[in-house]
Amino acid sequence: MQRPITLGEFIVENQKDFPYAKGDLTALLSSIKLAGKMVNEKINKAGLSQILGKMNSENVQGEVQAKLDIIANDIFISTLKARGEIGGLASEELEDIVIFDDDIHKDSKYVILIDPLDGSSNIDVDITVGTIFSIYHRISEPGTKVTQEDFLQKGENQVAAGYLIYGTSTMLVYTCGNGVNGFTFDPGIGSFFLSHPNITFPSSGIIYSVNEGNYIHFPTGIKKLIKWMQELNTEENRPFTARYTGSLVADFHRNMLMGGLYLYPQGSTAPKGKLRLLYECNPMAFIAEQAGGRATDGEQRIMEIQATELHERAPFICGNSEMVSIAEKFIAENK
Ligand code: P6P
Repeated sequence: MQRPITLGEFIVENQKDFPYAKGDLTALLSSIKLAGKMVNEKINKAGLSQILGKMNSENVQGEVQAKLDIIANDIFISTLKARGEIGGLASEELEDIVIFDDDIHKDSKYVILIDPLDGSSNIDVDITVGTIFSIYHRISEPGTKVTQEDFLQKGENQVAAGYLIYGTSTMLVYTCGNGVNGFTFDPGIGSFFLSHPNITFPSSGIIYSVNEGNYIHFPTGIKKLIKWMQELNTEENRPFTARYTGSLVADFHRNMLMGGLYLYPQGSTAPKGKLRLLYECNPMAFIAEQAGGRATDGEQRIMEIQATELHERAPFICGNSEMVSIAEKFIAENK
């Protein structure tokens, strides 16, 4: 039986899918792959090496940082900087962009935005977490320092996006605009192997993922949508089921494979929701659309939103097209 193809072999075979230059995707994704392995190693033994728990520091979001948040952030920055393809990066954990202002990086063509450890509140209780990344071709001139504008591009300009999911197995899932492919890490060999080729959302779904603890704060349309899904959950009707882990990568990944809807709506206590547009919503939206799904803020396509700030938030409704359309209908009818 022929062995599955490795991530590295797959990237080389599909290098034609990555615009602008030869070899760049290989180098960029191989550094993400390496950093993912290193973070995975830390997570898998976190309980043994006293790196659980919280720092006494807050990130730019005002969230108390988990120790592994910082470790993951440092691993990705150092690993990405070791290559010459990106001129700088933005991270959920850092207030400002990091500019790689040296001869190795000055002619770089790309920038990357990362959420180094999404869902980190789950770390101490051993629930799945992930890393999310979003890659753009810089709009500033190579040979100059990257600028904030390079990072504020609309999601539709992304050239690649993906996530690592550190779950019962560790996977890397990515797109560069030609479909979505998933690779499972074999720790015995130390490589990612193609396990989920051409991932697409099922045409319909019965899973919905939302923090119902915020129900009283939701807009009327979202409240009615949730009640509709609950009321339909009877024997003679199509049953909906609620699944919510508090980890976007985990909820998104499950819903993409099984069919479902993830919602982090705006609310009276969170006027633009909680998720960050540039390094959570946009990359997941790119993946969702490439997998035949959709992603909206309830009014417009996520990837058409023009960011004005690095860490701005956006309401996020994402899943298979049928369920996203139902959500939009409830929102439109209850403005
Ligand atoms: P809440 C994790 O902090 C995160 O950004 C996503 O991964 C997750 O879906 C969401 O926030 C959970 O937020 O308010 O429901 O705990």
